Amino acid sequence: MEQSLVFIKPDGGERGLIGDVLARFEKRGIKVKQLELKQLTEDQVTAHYQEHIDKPFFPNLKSYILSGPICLMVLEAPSVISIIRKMVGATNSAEADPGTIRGDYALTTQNNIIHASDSPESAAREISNFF
Ligand code: 3AN
Repeated sequence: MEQSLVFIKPDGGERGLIGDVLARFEKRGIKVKQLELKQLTEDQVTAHYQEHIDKPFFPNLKSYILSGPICLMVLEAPSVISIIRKMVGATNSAEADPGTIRGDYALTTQNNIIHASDSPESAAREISNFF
């Protein structure tokens, strides 16, 4: 069994997309182990995006993630990390395939609606950062 840390970014909640996104995971057969709507602190955002701190887009990314509550979830299934990354689609939503979450609900790289862990090591670090 494997776990992934997923969150729906603030604009997803504002647009009323939490139910649609969660339903995709549940219909696929993925188990919801933890679920919480939460306003992050600056420290949590910085810890989560530590590999991006020196990138030029980091200040905008931080204010985007802090702009409202996010819907955090821990999801579980065999090989769940790669399955969810396929369901989420490319980082640049403009290049995400139709049928993926970003391909259906987002247009840009920054405001790409959802985060999902990219490896078991990231998932463990991200889950302990938030739960
Ligand atoms: P992913 O979320 O697909 O794993 P990462 O880890 O490369 O992508 O990026 C984390 C987040 O940083 C993205 N979800 C996006 O919000 C933002 N981001 C990444 N690259 C850019 C960029 N070139 N310009 C603006 N924002 C970016």
